[in-house]
Amino acid sequence: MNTFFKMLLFFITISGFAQSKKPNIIFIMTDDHATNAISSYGSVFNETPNIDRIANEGIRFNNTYVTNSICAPSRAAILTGKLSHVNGVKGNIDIFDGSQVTFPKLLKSAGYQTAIIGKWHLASNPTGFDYWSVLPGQGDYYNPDFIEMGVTHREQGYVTDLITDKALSWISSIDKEKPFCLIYQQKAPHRNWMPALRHLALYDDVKFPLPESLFDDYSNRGKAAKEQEMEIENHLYDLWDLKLGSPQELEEGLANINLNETTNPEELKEKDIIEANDKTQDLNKFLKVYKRLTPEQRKLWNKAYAKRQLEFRTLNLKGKALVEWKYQQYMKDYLACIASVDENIGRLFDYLETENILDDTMIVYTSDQGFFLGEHGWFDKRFMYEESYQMPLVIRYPKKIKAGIKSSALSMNIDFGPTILDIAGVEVPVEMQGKSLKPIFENDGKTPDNWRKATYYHYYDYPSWHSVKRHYGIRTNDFKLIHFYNDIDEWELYDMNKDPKEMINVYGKKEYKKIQKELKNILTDVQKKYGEVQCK
Ligand code: SGN
Ligand code: CA
Repeated sequence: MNTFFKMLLFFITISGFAQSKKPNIIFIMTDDHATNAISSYGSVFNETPNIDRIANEGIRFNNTYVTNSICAPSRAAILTGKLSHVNGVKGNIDIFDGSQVTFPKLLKSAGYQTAIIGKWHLASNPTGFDYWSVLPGQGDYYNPDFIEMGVTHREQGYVTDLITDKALSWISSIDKEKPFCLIYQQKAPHRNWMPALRHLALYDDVKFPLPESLFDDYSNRGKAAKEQEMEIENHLYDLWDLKLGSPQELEEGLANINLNETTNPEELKEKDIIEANDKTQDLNKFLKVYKRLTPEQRKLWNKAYAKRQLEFRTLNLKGKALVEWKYQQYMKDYLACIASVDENIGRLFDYLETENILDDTMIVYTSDQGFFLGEHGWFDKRFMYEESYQMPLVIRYPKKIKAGIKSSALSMNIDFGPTILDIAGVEVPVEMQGKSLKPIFENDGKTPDNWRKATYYHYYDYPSWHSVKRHYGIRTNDFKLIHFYNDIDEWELYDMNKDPKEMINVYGKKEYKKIQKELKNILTDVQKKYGEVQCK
């Protein structure tokens, strides 16, 4: 063979090798981050430049939905690619059976180095990871405990920063020749929305626009909307949520509480669902997190909230004015927590760029579900209504995804695992109920003709926190059909084009009779397909 052909063969081998190297995966998931609080999705409240960068240099999904809008169930569905009734986690107290097949396990078998760092919340210990360091239960914002490979220890710092420190240090410690999959999951911006010290004053002088439905009276809706317990007006706690505990009250409280008492919110059962107006319970609940701050941190914390507390006392607001004021405080803290998330994604970008592996890495950003930011007068999630149902999903991987494309394909959290496996060239097990989104990337964001026509949802966690009734339903491009069951039997139907804010239930209306019937048939088909039994 002459030199020319030898060289040619060499280049072919090299380029073949380069092509066969599997992408690294970084799966970023936060907790309760609504699309309405991401600038790329059109937030009117805040800027999230680093999340936007993922979207701008990759794909943004506009119709990605959770299959059960609560933490542990969403996580179990993502890991297994299966719905709650199949993976066994229907509510936050269910223990995840870690012997199940998950996408990280399959990646590990395919030669990936795997890790989960941050919020886990699945009761059993992580399986399928070479390295894991997770928060116990919900975890703490300040000086949190981590369970690292089975050993619990406390770390000094702010949780969002610490999780990133650990993530970067893990990536830098592993074999550079092999691909990795990092599951990087933040606690922020979960309730009780405690921002980093550097962000405590971030939104001090900002007045956020009020959502149109802040004073929703739930007319034209059913019992479920009327009987929930997640209203800004009635269900936010003064100390826990609104940070209205005075330094004196808090210091006195600290002197009196039992410091050995558990701080793991998973161990706080029904007794901790307190009445918002029960001051003692509220104080005790807040002290459990406040006591984790160092005296120095407490000083800065109290200094930052002094203005808010003074305002509360002097204005003495009532009625609607008080609701508006509470909404503003809620939003300031929630959005300040998001600031730390976005900043830390910036750190991740910097690191990957410095290491020259940014474009070899598929970066996924999502949240375990959406969140109400005052719409219908609410905080929290659980409902199949758009704000809590929709998940953000942006993905950057320039080798397979064109920059700046958008997709309106109906997608679900059970699709994430199959998509990642597909991109990594690992076979997707037939038992996984989700579908790979790769055909959408290949179609520059356009929905393939044979794509699903409806997403499926089922929420089971009732009676429980926030009293959201059990319900299941489907969403098509144009409609949403929901059945609330258990202690009620009510149907709701929304015309998503005419009524995107879901203010008028048109179920039973003459003009919707035909579509209603069609949707019920689709629902039956979808339930059959997923092996879900009808619920009464
Ligand atoms: C805690 C919160 C609830 C929240 C659940 C579940 N209460 O119990 O408001 O709905 O977590 O959230 S708190 O008083 O402890 O803040 S989830 O995202 O983990 O499912
Ligand atoms: Ca959550």
